[in-house]
Amino acid sequence: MPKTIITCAVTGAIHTPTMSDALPVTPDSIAEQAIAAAEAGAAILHLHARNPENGAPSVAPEDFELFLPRIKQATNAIVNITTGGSPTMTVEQRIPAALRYSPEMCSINMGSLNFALHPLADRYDDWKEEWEEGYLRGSEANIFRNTFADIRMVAERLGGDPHNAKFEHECYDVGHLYNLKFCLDRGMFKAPIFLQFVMGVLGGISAEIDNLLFMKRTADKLFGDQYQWSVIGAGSQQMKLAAVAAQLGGHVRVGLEDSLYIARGELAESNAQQVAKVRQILELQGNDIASPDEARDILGLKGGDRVNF
Ligand code: KMH
Ligand code: ZN
Repeated sequence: MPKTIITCAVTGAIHTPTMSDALPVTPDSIAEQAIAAAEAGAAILHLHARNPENGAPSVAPEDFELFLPRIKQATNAIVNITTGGSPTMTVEQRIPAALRYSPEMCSINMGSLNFALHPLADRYDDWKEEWEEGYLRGSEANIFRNTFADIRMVAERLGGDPHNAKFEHECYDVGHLYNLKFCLDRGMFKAPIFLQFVMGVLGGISAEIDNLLFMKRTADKLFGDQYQWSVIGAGSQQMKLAAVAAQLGGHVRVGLEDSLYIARGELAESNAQQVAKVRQILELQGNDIASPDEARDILGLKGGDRVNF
């Protein structure tokens, strides 16, 4: 059984400050929680930025600058910069930070979808920040746009020279695996590819073991031994799907981007708490956890000395 890579997605663009005091939305808290998550066992840190004034999702390179160098100094973890940004943004708006900082990895979203957050808004009455309620409710009418042209543009600008980033291919449904196969056959990506099965987003496939097996079976058929894979069980299914994925030879992603909870009805205190929990589950079931350098080998990354921050 290969070693299991833990990714921690530290803040994202789904959850808002009202939902949990533990969600890191300042540059200091993003840096501190990312470093603690790496110390707890995360080999990859999947990073978004936030507006330092109000915690709103940000794609501004200068907001990434406030935490990337600190994380690099303090850890050997692989930095993965999102090109998903937030579902309200175009792909042109979402890539400047990855272009500026040339990370070892960045995300790429493998299809357009309804990425709906509006049911979350019904759970809260008092909001910490003015932007939160409109942002969540507005997602009912939004399409997270990732056309084939968008995907090709991200692949061309970040996958080849000079950046040579490895992609975390975010696949929210089975059709996205076929989109990826189409792109791979046209030479847009280099094997081994790294699939992230994103399960449980309203608009994508639901977070059920049966669906995970279907995603894996489809990926086996399409990509043979040319791929590595990982799973996000968004929301309450986070730990369960991680445990099953690791038993099947997959990797796992946790973090407050994907779930704010540590157990049913109990908010997580930090990203590191989720990393420590998934690590304990995996080790108890016999999985060995990959270090950052082992993850670099498994995924074929360019190396932490070839980034721009
Ligand atoms: N927020 C996750 C459901 C990205 O950053 O490119 C998917 C994600 C997208 O992480
Ligand atoms: Zn993300």
